[in-house]
Amino acid sequence: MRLSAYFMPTLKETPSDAEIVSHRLMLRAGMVRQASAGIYSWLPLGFRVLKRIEQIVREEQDRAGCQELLMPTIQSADLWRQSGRYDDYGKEMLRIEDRHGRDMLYGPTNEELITDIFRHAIRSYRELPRLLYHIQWKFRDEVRPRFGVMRGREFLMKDGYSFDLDHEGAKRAYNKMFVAYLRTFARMGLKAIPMEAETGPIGGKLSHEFIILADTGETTVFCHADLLDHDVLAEDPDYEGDLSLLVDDWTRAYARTDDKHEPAAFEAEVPEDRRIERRGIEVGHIFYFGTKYSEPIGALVTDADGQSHAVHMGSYGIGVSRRAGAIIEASHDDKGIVWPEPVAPFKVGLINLRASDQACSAACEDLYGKLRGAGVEVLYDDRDESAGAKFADMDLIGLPWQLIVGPRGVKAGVVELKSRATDDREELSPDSALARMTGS
Ligand code: 5CA
Repeated sequence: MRLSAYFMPTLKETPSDAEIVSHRLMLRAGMVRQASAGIYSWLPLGFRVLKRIEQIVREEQDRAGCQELLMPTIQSADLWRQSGRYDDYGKEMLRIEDRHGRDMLYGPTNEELITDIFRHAIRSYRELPRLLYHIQWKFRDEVRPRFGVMRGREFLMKDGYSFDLDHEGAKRAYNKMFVAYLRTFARMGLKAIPMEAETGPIGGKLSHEFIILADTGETTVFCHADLLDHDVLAEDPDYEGDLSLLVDDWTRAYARTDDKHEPAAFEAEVPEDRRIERRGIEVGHIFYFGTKYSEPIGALVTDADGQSHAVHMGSYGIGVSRRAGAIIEASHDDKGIVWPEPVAPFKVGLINLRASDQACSAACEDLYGKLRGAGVEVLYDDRDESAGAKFADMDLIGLPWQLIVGPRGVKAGVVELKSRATDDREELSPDSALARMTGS
């Protein structure tokens, strides 16, 4: 992509109404624009990041045996009356009346709808277990939408749902999602720690929040420092095998959000120098709630003896759009965003330091063509701007690599490769730079 033709409206000034760094940087880098309170448009750069995050989530869900479908954003109120949540959800739910006077709503979550789909399709234990998910926009009329996409009113969520004959089966599904979540977040370059949490309006007793430690997080969390050292991606999990040992490893040490925190237990279980008390961002939340929805909605299956049972369910959420903000909270410096490579909007920014210089531009065009030819995602700053402005913009948008090409270097047969994260710079031949970027 050529920056001269790319729609990336960056801002020089820091927007005054943005309270936290991710919100400021997303606005300044031209990733999002607010449409109204807590509702955002995703501009091309931001949209690329959203798609990247979504794709990692999708791959890990698929790997764990969860199947993707797509449910609508607008739902009928009838099912919500059946589950009892039409009233319980209160003002957070956006209620809509259609032209026939029927009560509709913009879904804040999908337990009712998926349970309804399930009950019309599946009657026997032979067709269990089932794991289904979708990635869809949600609406919650939060009292105080704030922090940009971190607490929006409209936001993108991956919500998954499991269906099993009994508690044991449901626990297996819960463990699968638990492990899939650890992998998902680790692949995005950051550590999310599972913590015991309250279940709120989703319900049930067993629940874990996945928390990223960051000073601007909305919850206070308490955990054992050992949890920060666990390596998640070291081994490939066997989703058909027994995952309970792996889950036990992660849940043995103390890790709780403030609403579940017990100071005495924390002090008894964790040595003083290993106690972590920090702010955290909730990027995922998983629940086991048994028959809370299947009973009132009538999702029944027969067992081997022909007995009928309400199916045991869990639900599993990841804040996809929140995640974009959360990554920035955890990965930035005073110049701008520092994208972990797996979620970066482009892998490399190619900077032409003098667009008016023919040799310099020819060298850039050559690199640009070859990078694209090799399938490397590259943003080429071909604009007629000062070097300073180009460096500042490239640092602001935080692509992992910068390939800097100037007239003097071209004469000497070298370009500069800079790592955004470490600021390490290396002079090398254009061919070596290409080899580095293409991994060949
Ligand atoms: N049905 C369940 C799981 S599928 C559910 O709705 N869970 S939740 O309420 O915990 O939301 C799941 C995830 O969505 C949260 O972990 C959080 O990352 C994200 N989320 C929730 N509310 C917002 C919001 N207002 N803005 C952005 N992301 C949000």
